Amino acid sequence: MTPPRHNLRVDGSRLWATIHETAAFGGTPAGGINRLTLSREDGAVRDWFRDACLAAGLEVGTDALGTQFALRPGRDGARPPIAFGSHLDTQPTGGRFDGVLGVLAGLEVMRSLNDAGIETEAPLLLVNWTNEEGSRFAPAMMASAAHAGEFTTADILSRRDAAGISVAEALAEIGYAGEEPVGARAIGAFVELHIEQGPILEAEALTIGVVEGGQGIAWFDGTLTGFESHAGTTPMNRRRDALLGLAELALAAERIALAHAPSAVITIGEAVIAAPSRNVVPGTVRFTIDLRDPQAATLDAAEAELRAALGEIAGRRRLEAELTRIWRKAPVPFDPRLVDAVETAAGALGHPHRRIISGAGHDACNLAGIAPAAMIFVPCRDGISHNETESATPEDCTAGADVLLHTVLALANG
Ligand code: HGY
Ligand code: MN
Ligand code: MN
Ligand code: MN
Repeated sequence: MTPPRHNLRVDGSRLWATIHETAAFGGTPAGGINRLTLSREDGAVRDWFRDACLAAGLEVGTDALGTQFALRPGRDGARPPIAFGSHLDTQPTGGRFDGVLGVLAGLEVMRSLNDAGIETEAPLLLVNWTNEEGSRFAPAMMASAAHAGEFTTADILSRRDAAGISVAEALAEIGYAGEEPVGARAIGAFVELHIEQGPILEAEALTIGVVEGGQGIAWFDGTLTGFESHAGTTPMNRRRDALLGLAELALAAERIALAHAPSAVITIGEAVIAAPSRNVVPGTVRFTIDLRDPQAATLDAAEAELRAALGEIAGRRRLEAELTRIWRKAPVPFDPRLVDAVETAAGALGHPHRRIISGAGHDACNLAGIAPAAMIFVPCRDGISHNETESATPEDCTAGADVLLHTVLALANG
């Protein structure tokens, strides 16, 4: 049995170098990353990741949704691997750390164990989950949800982006339609390192967030239909203006979220006028809603209030309204034993830490459905994420990777 090597640390400068090297794939002039899932840029960073894992002596495989697995064998091959990782796809206005830190810190853990000549009891498995962001194809955390049995592979392969391209076509386009069946890989436990994407750790001058779970999420697609008419000749009181209906709904959504303060959040992140024209009253608008709260009951109450507000607005403005819930993820508690392991590692390494709930969704929230799962947070500047100015420090990234290293070692040798 390998004695705990408490003095073992990752190579922080090597980790930092990989974060900025891979930022070139989809890098934007503002210093962010635009690397939508299954895009050419995503294909390029996947190739980089595959080659880096092979160079580290890992056995690399890809499943039918393109998720990449890199296995480091252990002494006891009969044990299910201790898995860790995150995602390499980004939002269109993404930053350099969201998802990326968890994957590259995982690679750094593998490299550090190689450098130290350490063989673990259980195998280790590093994972790059396809389409965590859900920006191009819905839902978010798509591949880890399929791995956990929440969607069939066929269903996910048939999902289409705004241009009508399917997941299957996009995978084939970048050469990542893998051989392995989705969900075939056993996972003994899953630990994800991620930036907090919120302001708490920085505000409390803490280095590590010991994440106890993820809040609930509900996604909706909506349509408001009125009547196109002439911008110059249609009197205001005779219009059926779909955009004004959406404008009222957006303010109603804000009121509903504030009525469930401080936890509920509601976002209308996409809004499209069908057949837009400067001098035509908008007849049809399509929109999305992202609703979140740590309590399932509040998710349901806010959904009912949104539907009631939409009905009232549509009725008063003589609009047709449709609102379809396309995804609901209940609040997820992480495994107490793993949460304790993360807390123990943070304490042993001397990093100031606190327990926290994740406001963002993560692949770990899906893995928690089939295996013990937990997360490690590090701060990001001003809590900013899903923005090109997203930033974290080398010291915090290194601290997070060290906590990941020691958590994984405790689980793999326990
Ligand atoms: O939406 C989320 O919470 C994640 O960043 N995809
Ligand atoms: Mn993420
Ligand atoms: Mn994200
Ligand atoms: Mn995640």
